[in-house]
Amino acid sequence: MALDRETLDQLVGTVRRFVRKRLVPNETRVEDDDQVPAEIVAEMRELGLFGMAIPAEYGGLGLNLEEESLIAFEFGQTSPAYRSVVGTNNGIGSQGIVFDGTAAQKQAYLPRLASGDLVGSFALTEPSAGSDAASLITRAERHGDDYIINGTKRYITNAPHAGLFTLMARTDPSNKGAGGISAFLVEAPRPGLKLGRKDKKMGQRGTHTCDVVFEDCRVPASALMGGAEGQGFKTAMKVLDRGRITIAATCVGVAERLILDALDYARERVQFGKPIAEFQLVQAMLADSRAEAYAARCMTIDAARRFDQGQIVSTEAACCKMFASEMVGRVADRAVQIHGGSGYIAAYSAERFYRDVRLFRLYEGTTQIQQLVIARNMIRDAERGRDR
Ligand code: COS
Repeated sequence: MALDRETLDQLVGTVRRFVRKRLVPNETRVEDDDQVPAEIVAEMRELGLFGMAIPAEYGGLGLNLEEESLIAFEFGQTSPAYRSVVGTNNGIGSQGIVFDGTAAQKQAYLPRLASGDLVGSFALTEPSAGSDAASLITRAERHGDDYIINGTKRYITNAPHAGLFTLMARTDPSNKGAGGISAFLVEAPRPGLKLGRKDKKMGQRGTHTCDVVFEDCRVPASALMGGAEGQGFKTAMKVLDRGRITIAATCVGVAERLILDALDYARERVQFGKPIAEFQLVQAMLADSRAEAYAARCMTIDAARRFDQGQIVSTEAACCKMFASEMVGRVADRAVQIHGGSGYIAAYSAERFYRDVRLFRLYEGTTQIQQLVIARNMIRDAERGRDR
C-alpha cells in the first residue's frame, strides 16, 4: 500500500459520501442534460480525483492500482458519466506518459493532468482499425524537426474536452504491423486538428466521444513519446492492460449499486400479498448477482495487487475486464427483471444502467478480444513451459 490504512479508509469514505450526497442525486440531471454539471466537475477537482493515479511527485494522489480499485468500487456506484470525466486523466490519457514519457514530458503534462486543468485523451481507434489496433493507418511523417500527421481517429473519449491526446500513428509505412507505430503527445487545439460532431450513443449520456481528424497537423519532434519511434503499440497495450483492471473495478461498483437498488425494490414491492423479495425466484436473481459481483471484486483486487508488485498482468487484466463487464451486464438485466415493468421506465435507475453498462463489454477491448488475449497468453506460456 502506498497510503497508510487510515488515510486510505478516509479517502474511500470521502468518495463514498461524495457519491451518495452529490453524484447520485444528480444522475437524472446528467442524463437529461447530457453533461456533468460544472460545479460537480469543480468538486471532483477539489477532491483530487483527476490525479488519483498520477505519482505524488507530479501533484497526483499517487495511488497504487489496488487503492485506485477500492476508490473505483465506490465511484462506480453511480452514473459512469462521472467516472468518465476523470477517467482518461487517471487512465488511458495519462498512463502512457507515466510508463514511457521522457522526464520533460512527465514534467510538462502530469501536473496539469493531475490537477484537472488539462484533460487527457487516448487516440488509438480509427474507422478501419478497432479490435485490430495494429492495422491503424494514421500517418506521422518526419519533416526536419517536426512530424506531420494525417488520419482520423474514432470514438475518442473526452476528445471534445481534451487539451492533450496520446496519439498512436504510423511512423514507418514499410512496417504495416505493430512495430511501425509510434505514440505522440499532441496538444490541442492546434492547426490541422479538427473535432467531429459528438457521437450519439445508446447510453452513458454525459460522456462525450467524437472523431479527431488530423490534416497536415504539425507537431514538434519533442512530442514523440519517450523520444523513440516504433514503441507506440506497446505503450498502448500497457496502458490498456492497466485500464482494463480499472474498468473491471468500475463494473463491480455499478453492479453493487444495481444490486442495492434491486434489493430495495424487491423489499418494497408487494405482490401476491408479500414483498417480492420473499419469492425464491427473485431471491435467486439477487443471490446470483451478489455472488458474481463478489467474484469480480476479488479478481479485480488480485489483478491490481499483482500489477502493483510489478507482475505482467495482461492475462489477469483481460480475465477481469471480460468477467466483470459480462457480469455487470447480467446483473443489470436481472435488476430490470426484478423491477418488472418499472425496470423499463426511465424513472428507475435500472433502465439507465442497463443501457450504460452495455459499453463496458465493448471499449478498451471487446469481450472477444479479451478471450483472444487470454487464450493466446495461455498457449504462449504453455509453449514456454511456464506453470501458471
Ligand atoms: N504489453 C506490452 N507489450 C505488448 C502487449 C502488452 N499487453 N501486448 C502485445 N505487446 C507487444 C507484443 O509483445 C509485440 O511485440 P514484439 O513485436 O516486440 O514481439 C507487439 O506488441 C505486437 O503484439 P501482438 O503481435 O500481440 O499484436 P496483435 O496485432 O496480434 O494484436 C491485440 C494484439 C488483438 C491484443 C490488440 O490489437 C488489442 O488489444 N486490440 C484491442 C484494442 C483495444 O482494446 N481497443 C480499444 C480502444 S482504446 S479505448
